Amino acid sequence: MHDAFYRAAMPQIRRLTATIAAAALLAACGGSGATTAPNSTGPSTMAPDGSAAAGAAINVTEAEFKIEPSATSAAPGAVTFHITNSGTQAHEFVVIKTDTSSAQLPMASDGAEVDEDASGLTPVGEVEDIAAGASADLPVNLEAGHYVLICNVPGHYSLGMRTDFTVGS
Ligand SMILES: [Cu+2]
Repeated sequence: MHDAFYRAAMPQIRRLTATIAAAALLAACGGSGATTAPNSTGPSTMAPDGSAAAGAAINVTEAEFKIEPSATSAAPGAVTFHITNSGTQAHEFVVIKTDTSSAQLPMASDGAEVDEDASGLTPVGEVEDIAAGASADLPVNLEAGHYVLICNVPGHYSLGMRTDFTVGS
């Protein structure tokens, strides 16, 4: 008995539905500016010169007392460090952009840690407290330049947990 009503109302309902759908679409697509980062956790790929390709994963092994990346250079852009602690102590992994050699970083006043806030050092990213046997991913976006990769658990830098890393242009 309401067929006549629905027939009469249907165009308005359709329009309303279309308006709601359009609004929902706009809300979903617009405004936030957020973008989804590309999945950069794929297998490590190597360029012919031995540097990691852009967007590559670089495997890093930490142990007492060393840091060994699978590549010592990369192309600018997204890089994911996949860190595995194969040692028997907790370690951390710190990426710092600096022109200073990894062996000559400024120390904090306690003499046991690198002063990550010193002028000339720009911290890029870090993972703290990676337990023995554990692994962690650190996605970063690297511009061209010289970097150092260190463990800044007190004493570990001086014991050798440091290496240089270059991002080419
Ligand atoms: Cu360490």
